[in-house]
Amino acid sequence: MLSRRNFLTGSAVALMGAAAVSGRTAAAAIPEAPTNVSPAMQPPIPPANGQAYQPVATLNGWTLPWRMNGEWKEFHLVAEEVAREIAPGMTARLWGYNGQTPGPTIEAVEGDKVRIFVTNKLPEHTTVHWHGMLLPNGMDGVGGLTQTHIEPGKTFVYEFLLKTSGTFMYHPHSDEMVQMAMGMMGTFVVHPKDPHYRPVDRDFAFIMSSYRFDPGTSLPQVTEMTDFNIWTFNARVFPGIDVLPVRQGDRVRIRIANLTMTNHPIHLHGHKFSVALTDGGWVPESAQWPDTTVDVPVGAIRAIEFVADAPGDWAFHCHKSHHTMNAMGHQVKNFIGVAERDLGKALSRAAPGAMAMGTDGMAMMGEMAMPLPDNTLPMMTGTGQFGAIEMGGMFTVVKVREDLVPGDYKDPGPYKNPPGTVAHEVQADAAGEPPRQPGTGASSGMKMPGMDMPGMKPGGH
Ligand SMILES: [Cu+2]
Repeated sequence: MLSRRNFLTGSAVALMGAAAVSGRTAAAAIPEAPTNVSPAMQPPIPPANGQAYQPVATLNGWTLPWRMNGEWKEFHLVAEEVAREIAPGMTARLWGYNGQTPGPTIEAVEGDKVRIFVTNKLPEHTTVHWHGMLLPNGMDGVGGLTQTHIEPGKTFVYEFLLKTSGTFMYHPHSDEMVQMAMGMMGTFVVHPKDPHYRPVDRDFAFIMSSYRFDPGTSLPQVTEMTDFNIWTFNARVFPGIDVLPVRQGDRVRIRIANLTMTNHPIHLHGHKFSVALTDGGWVPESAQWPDTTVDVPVGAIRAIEFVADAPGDWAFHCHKSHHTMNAMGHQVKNFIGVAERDLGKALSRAAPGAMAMGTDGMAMMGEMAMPLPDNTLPMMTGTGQFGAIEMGGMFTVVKVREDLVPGDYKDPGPYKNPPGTVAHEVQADAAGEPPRQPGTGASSGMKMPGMDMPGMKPGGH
């Protein structure tokens, strides 16, 4: 157990090593490393001094406090084991920074000189790579290539000038398959020097990460390549993900980073947006186009911007529908349309006492209270004002309201739809018969005229 005194002594020893990189830090004491263990979004930190900017709100995350030391903005990251609540009912044992995964968001301004101390409290060595940043080669954080690895117990310092504004990430380049699969990552936001450049009223950020947990376990399988079952925004799944409250008419930016092993088409309902920023920089307005889904590739960042002109509760989610599910068996057979009594008979032979389900789809799983192992999550869950939402994973809600106060990120509750503007049941005879193309429909077996292909055997009906 390190006391604070031992910690500072240890730091001083590490600094002697750091002096080889830069003599400038040798005299500087290391700043405190703040810790946050709450999965609730901590209020964004407005700039205390220097240039004004709209601070970033990190979904289920927080911003790393810093201190000024002369002309340097100083931060302190501690790589360590963390316990992360993925959603109420499931807590994972992961690795992260300063008590959390993802680590705290680092926020600064273009032109700032940053000095970032990294203390390694992991059981193995690590490094920090500053993804997307233009910096001196020796600050790039690739263990073995650009620096020696940071051994357990050691503190290294990174120093560089923030040459460009934008959205970046930090993560290890040291046993990185294990360390990223264990949750080591964070967002790094650099605001433009000119406060009038692309200003927004609300600015959100999160990183997507994925995990494979065997049901009931709390450690992810770090060697998994494809078969993940927990898909997260900032290491949280629906209904544990913060909503995004915005005021009607606000210009909104959402910075979306991807450190999973697959792409995510992120879709926003009720609005159109443009990609304003990637990890390579700002997209010129002349090169933007309207869109409602943005595909975020692996190891990339897309920041979307839009005017929140439509009040309501708008779904915001990955459009791969398997990614809006929580831990589910991937070997489940499709029984839709199978007569339940036949299925029941077959099942009672194979597994006496088991229940046949899925013959009408799986929607009932959103409401069923099935027995689950400890520390796992139902596949789909969460309720809205109209019933079960039947989602999990990468799903949350952009809540556009007329009357939000700037800086208020509390969930404003369900949207009060104006009377007469919600889809509702009507009597079937009032709706009349739906039009149907002649020769189609259930009775024709979906056979379309002219569909017989040369070389294909006629069907055996
Ligand atoms: Cu996805």
